[in-house]
Amino acid sequence: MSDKRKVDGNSKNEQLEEYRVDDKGKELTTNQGLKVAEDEFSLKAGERGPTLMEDFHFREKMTHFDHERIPERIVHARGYAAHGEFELYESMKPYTKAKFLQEPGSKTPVFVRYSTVAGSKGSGELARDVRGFATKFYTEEGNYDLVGNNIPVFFIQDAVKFPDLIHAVKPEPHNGIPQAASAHDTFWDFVANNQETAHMIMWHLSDRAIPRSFRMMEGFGVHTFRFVNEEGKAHFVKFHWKPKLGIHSTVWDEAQKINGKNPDFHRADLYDAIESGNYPEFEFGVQVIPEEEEFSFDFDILDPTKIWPEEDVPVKIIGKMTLNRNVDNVFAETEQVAFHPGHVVPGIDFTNDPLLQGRLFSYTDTQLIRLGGPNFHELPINRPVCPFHNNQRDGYGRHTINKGQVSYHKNSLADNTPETVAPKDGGYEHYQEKMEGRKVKARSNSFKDHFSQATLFWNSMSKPEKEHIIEAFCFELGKVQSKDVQQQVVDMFANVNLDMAREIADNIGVKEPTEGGSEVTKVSPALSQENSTKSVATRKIAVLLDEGYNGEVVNNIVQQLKKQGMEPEIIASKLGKLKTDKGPQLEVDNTFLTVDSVLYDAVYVAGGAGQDKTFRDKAGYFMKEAFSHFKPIGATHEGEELLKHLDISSIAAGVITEDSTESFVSRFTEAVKQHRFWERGVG
Ligand code: HDD
Repeated sequence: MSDKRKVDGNSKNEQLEEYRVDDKGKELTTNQGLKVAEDEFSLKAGERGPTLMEDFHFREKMTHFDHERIPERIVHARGYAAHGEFELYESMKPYTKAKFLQEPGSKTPVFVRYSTVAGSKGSGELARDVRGFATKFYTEEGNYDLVGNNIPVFFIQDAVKFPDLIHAVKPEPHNGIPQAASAHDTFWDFVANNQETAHMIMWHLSDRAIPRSFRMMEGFGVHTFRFVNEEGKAHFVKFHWKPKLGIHSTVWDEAQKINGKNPDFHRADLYDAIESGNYPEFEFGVQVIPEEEEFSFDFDILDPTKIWPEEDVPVKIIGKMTLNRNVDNVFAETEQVAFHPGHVVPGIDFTNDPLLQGRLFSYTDTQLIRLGGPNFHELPINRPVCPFHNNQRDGYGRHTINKGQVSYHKNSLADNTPETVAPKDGGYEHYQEKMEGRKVKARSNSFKDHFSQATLFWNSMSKPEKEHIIEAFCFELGKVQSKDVQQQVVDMFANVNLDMAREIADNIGVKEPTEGGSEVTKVSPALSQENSTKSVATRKIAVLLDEGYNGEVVNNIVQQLKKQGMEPEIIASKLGKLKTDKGPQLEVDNTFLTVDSVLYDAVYVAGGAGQDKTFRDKAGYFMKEAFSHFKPIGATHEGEELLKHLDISSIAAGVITEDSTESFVSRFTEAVKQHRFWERGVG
C-alpha cells in the first residue's frame, strides 16, 4: 500500500485501476483459477440422469449467485452515482485548516451518489420525494463525506425520531402499500402529530421534490457544521451545491407518467450526460457565521428545520465540482459506497444539532448490516486515497495483510507505532467547545417555532409555484383515507397560511379552518426556482416527422438546435431512414411506441406532406400532452397545420410557429430556455 499523501483530481481513479478487471477475451475459470471446460451442462449420472453433488463448478456458480444480493439501504435505497473532481476557487484558510480547502486551483477526487429516500431499490425515480446528494471527497487527510439532500431543512429536529419518520413514510406494514410515496395515512398522521415537520413539508410539496434531473437541483449539507482554522478559531458553516444548469422540475402529472415510461429517467439522464461529455457541474458555496453571532438570529442556528436566508447570510461560492466519469460497475461502486456524516477531516467539526449528533451513530451501524462487517472501508470505492494505519484487525472480509507482531497501543515492540500525530502535524482534534448543563431528554425552547420559516418559504414562491404546492397538498391528502388526519393536517397548515389551508380544505372536503394565519411577511427570493439560471444545454427536443417532410430545412434546424447545446431526437411512426424527396432523408431515433412526450423538454413538429391520420393522431397526442405540461412547442411547415387541427393556439405562450429558419431557431431556443410556460394555465 502506498504511503503517498499528495492528491490530485485523478488519484481515486488511479487507485481504482488496481482493482479493475476486464474479463473480455479471457479464459473461463472457477474462482480458484481452474479452467472450466463446460458451462452449459451440469455433471449428471447419465445424459438423462440426476445432477451429481460432485459438480464443484455447478455448486460454486450457484452458491455465488444465491448470495449476490445484499440488504438495500434502509433509506435512500434507490440511487445512482458518478465520479468527478472538486476544484477550489478561493482559499478558506481564514476559516478552516482543511487541506482540500486551502490552495485555489487544487483538485480533489469526489464520488457523488444521488438518491430518492422512501422507495425501494427498484422504485421509480420520479417519486415525490427528497433527493439525497451525498459527496465523498477523497482528500489527502482522509475521506470527507458531505451527506446532504436537495432540500436544506429536515422533517425532524432530533434523530431519535428518525425511525418513526421512516416507518410512517414507508409502505404501511399491514399491506405493504404504497411504494415510494408519501400520499398515505401514516405519513400524514406523523406530520400532523409532529409539527416540526411543517417547514420541510412545504419543500416536500414544492417542485423541488420532482426534479427534472439530478443535474438541475441544489444540494445542501442541511446541518450547521463548524469550520476550525489553524489558530483554533471556529465559525459556524452551512454547505451548498449550486447546479450550473439552474434548478428545474417536472410537473406532477408528468412525473407520474415518467415513472411508468422510464423509471430510470434520472439515472439515464446522468449517465448519458457524462457519457456524451456534458459533465454536470455544481458550484460549492458556504454560509459562514462567526461564533460570537450564534444568538443574533430570530431562530436557533442549530435547528435543522431552519435555513439561514441567503439574503441575510450570503452564500460565498468557493469551488466547483465536475462529474466526469461513470462507474464501471454499479454494484461495486454505487451500491457498496458507504457515506457517513462523521467522516470529517481536520478543520471541519460538528455542532450540537441533535439531528446531526444522532446521525453520527447511525451510519456506521447501518453499514455493518448492509456491507456485512467492519471492513467496509477496505472496499475499493471506500478506501481513502491517503494511507491508513491502526491497530484494528480481523473481521469478515479482511483484505489487508497487516504484518508484524504488534496490534496494540501503547507498545514498545514496534517503537509505539503506529504513532499518534499532534494536531499541529495533522492529527484530528475535536473542537474544545465549553459545555455545561444537566442531562435531560428535552427540546430547547429555541427550537419550538415550527411555522415562521414555513411561511417564509410560502411567501417566497411565485404564483405557479404556490399553485403546485396547493395541488400537491390536494393530491397527497386526497389519497389519505382518514378524515380526521386530513382535518388535522389542514388545521396545522393554517398556521403557515390561512388562505392556502382553506383552499386545500375546500378541495378535499374537510372543514375550512377559521383560525391561524401568520404574521410573517418576509420573502427570500433565493428560494424560488423561477429566479435560478436558465439554460438550453442538454435539453431534449422531440422532433416529430412524417414522410414527405422538407429534409433540407428540418436538417438545418436540427443541426442548429444541436449547435445551441440541445439534443434533438427524430421521432416518427417507424425506425429507419424517413422518406422524402425534398433534401436528405433523416435517420429516425425513436418511434411513438418507444418514447413519449414526458421524456422530452420540448417538441418541434415539422410534420410532412404525407402525414396520414395515424401520424396526426400520434403526433397530436404527443403535442397535446407536452402542451398540457407547459412545454415549449415549435411548428414549421405542415406542423403548423397540425397545431391548428389540435386547437393549440399559435399565439399561446411558448408556442413558436415561424417559417424563417433563423428566426424559428432563435425564438424556439429562447422558449426552451424558459423551461415551462405556466401562464397557459392548463395541465
Ligand atoms: Fe440519512 C442514508 C441524507 C438524516 C440515517 N442519508 C442517507 C443518504 C443520504 C442521507 C443522502 C444516502 C447516502 C448514500 O447515497 O449512500 N440523512 C440525510 C440527511 C439527513 C439525514 C441530509 C438530515 C439532515 N439519516 C438521517 C438521520 C438518520 C439517518 C436523522 C438516523 C439517525 N441515512 C441514515 C442511514 C442511511 C442514510 C440509515 C441509510 C443508508 C446509509 O445510511 O448508508 O444510516
